[in-house]
Amino acid sequence: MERTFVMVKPDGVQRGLVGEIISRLERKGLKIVAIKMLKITEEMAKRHYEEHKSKQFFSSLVSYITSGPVVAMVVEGNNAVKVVRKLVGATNPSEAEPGTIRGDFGLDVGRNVVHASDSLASAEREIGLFFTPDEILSYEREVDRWIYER
Ligand code: IDP
Ligand code: MG
Repeated sequence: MERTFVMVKPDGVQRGLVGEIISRLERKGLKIVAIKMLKITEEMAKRHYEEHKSKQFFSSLVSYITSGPVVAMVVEGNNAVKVVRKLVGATNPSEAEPGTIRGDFGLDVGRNVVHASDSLASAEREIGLFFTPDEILSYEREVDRWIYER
């Protein structure tokens, strides 16, 4: 089982898409093992997006992600990193396929509704940035035998 980090960005919260996004993850069969609402500080934003610090959009990205509350989650499932990236869709919502979260709910790369880790290494790093180990719960679901063959 893999774990990945997912976040409804400030625009997703403001537009009332938290339930819709969580619902899509749940309906896929993924399991939420941690969740919280928070306002990201500038320092945390810079750490979360440090790979982009030399990009021209970095300061607007930091302003965007700190502009209001976000909903941060740890999501678990088989191939969770890749599966969630597929559900989320391409970075630019105008290019994202219909049926994906960004494809269905966005038009601008600077307002793309949701974040998801792009690799197992980023997932571990981002989960560690947002959650302490005791905030992440391990629990069984009876329904998992209807989601997974084994
Ligand atoms: P990702 O979120 O699909 O992994 P990244 O390339 O890691 O995409 O970029 C991180 C975030 O930075 C994007 O989700 C988006 O909010 C923002 N971003 C990426 N490229 C641009 C751009 O060209 N202009 C403005 N914002 C951008
Ligand atoms: Mg990324």
